[in-house]
Amino acid sequence: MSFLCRNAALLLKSSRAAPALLSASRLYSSGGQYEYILVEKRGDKNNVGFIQLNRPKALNALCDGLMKELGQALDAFEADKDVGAVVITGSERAFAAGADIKEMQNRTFQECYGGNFLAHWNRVSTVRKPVIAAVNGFALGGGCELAMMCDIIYAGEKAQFGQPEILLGTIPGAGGTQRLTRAVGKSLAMEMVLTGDRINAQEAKQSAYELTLAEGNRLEKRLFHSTFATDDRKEGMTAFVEKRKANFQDQ
Ligand code: CO8
Repeated sequence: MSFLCRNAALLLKSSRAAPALLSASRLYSSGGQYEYILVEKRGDKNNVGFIQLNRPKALNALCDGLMKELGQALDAFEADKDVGAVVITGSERAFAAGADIKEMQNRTFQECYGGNFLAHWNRVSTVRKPVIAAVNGFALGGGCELAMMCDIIYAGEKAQFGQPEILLGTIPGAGGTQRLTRAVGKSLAMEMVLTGDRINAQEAKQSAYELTLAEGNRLEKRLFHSTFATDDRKEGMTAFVEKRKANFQDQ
């Protein structure tokens, strides 16, 4: 997964601008199949599966019904041999403001643990075709996690990423602690998860580059230091100084 701060407008273009594609939309949503998402095929060759989260009043909070529909739409695009890639987007105000807090509010431990609550959420990460998140506005909690499950994130100017679960007395549950660490580095990920503070698209992009590189360099340096615990490192350098071929023993 990578953050790209490009103009997401291209991907967010309203379907009003492409009447020819509306028929494709109807194909996918015929019979009122979807209540919480808009689904259509886009692109010159009609080969991009386009899914728009559509619960504007709840800032696209990811209720159970929405996530089930998202899974169905992904299944359909996965099976459609004409579709080469999938785009998931929200609105300018919100990609998704997280799991639906109102739905979760009265859940008990027994229900969550015994019922493997929200286990179906990871469908996005198992799609074999490339999945792109076009993010603007809030991408918080499960919304940020959903974006990070995608292969690429195109982030618009108003995008805000955050894992504010701590402010609700809970923690990320859909890979936030793991994927955020890889996306922006451990330091910023910990800060975000422990404070609930958000970052914008530029900060996400910058951190993705700087921190993962810095961490990689730190790891590399420690591994380099570790070679000084081996006989072969000593032999290799000694052989160089003595102008002979090294006799490595794999030790
Ligand atoms: N769930 C339900 N409803 C929400 C959510 C949400 N996550 N976010 C916003 N809404 C609703 C509000 O309740 C409000 O509805 P109403 O008008 O009926 O009161 C409407 O959307 C608009 O929201 P606000 O009035 O609050 O709008 P603001 O512009 O003032 O604030 C914010 C926008 C900052 C986004 C604010 O709404 C907010 O903080 N939302 C909650 C963000 C949050 O905490 N997200 C994390 C949720 S927990 C989570 O995602 C855990 C995922 C675990 C997945 C596990 C898988 C295995």
